[in-house]
Amino acid sequence: MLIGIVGKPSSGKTTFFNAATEQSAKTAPYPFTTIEPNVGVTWVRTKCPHTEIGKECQPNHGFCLEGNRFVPVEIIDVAGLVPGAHEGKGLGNRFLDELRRADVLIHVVDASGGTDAEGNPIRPGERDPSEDVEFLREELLAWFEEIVRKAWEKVKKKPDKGEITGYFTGLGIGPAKVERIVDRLGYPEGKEREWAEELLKFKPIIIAANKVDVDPAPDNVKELQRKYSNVVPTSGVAEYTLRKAARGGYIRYVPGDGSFEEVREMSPRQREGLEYIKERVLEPFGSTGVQQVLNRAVFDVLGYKVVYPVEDENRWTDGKGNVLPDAYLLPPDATALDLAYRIHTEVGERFVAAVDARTKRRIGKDHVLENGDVVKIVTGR
Ligand SMILES: Nc1nc2c(ncn2[C@@H]2O[C@H](COP(=O)(O)OP(=O)(O)OP(=O)(O)O)[C@@H](O)[C@H]2O)c(=O)[nH]1
Ligand SMILES: [Mg+2]
Repeated sequence: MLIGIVGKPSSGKTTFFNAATEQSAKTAPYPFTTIEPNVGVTWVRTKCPHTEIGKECQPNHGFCLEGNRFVPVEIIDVAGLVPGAHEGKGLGNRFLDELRRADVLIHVVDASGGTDAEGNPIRPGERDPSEDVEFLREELLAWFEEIVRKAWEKVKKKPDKGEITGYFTGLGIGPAKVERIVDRLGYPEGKEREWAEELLKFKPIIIAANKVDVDPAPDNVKELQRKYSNVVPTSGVAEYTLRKAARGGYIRYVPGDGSFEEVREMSPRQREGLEYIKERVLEPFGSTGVQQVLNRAVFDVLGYKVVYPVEDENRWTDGKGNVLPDAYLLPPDATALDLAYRIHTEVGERFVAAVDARTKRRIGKDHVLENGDVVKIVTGR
């Protein structure tokens, strides 16, 4: 699972990335700060089942905060995209190849309208953020069109349905999906655009309406939400600041929460910064939105679920007594057998049955797992 961050320069992509990954890649109020992609690990938040058994969990990966399990997911932040990138404007769009593997895209938009099409600072409100949404879609389509054109170039001498599908697996779009496009549209000759539109449906986009702390972003957010689906108001800078203050022991804050609590004496300047976040972001919008975007991408848009394999179905531990050590993100249709293979190929091969650790009922290999399931896999020799 990979999440890709896209958007024009200076919209706040890297700040969002830093907030989400707790890294500190370079950010700045001028275009093309990022050239080489930033790759990292972020986390989606879900209720941890340890709260049901009154024991603390011991995560092998990710972490758990006050009953909230944070499950790792890869995320990538790339250079800014400008209108005309497919014709070489700005840094062009070659770097989009870094996003080929992404399952879902987060489009970070400067909802304050304080940057022009190229990412140069202007007076907030001067740019209509809807234009950013439109042009980015155009650029992504142009990128896909190019991929379609190249694929067709290679197979057109001897057109073959099976052959052409191979050119899109690198985009994370499987053969069955591409074959359906061939059935519906025919071969891409002269239909590159239609093909691009069909392919783009397999890269769902969530809009992070960012910089909500800057007027007139709140009005622009409403307008964006009226026009498009999957718009989440965010402030990357607020989330970054809160996570940093929490790591530093100054506040108690669980990423995604709508409030924080002061736990250590702060300087007046620090307190002022946090007060600003409370007034401009948390109170009007309910959260900084960063965790919400990530969760929406993974759980709502992609429909993934978190499943917890255990070896002891009564104590919910592994062989060493660690409570709920693993939390796996699995695709929507994943079964008990898929979970077994995910743990280890050998566990998959020796699969006999699974046990639902809540009900202690046996479940078969084809049983589709649900979000939050705690499961023991029974293996034979
Ligand atoms: N007020 C406010 N400023 C923000 C927010 N997020 C980012 N910024 C500022 O926007 C500017 C650009 O941020 P970056 O994260 O470098 O933007 P980028 O999209 O990665 O830009 P490029 O790498 O140049 O494409 C910086 O000055 C950030 O501090 C936010 O939520 N609120
Ligand atoms: Mg950047």
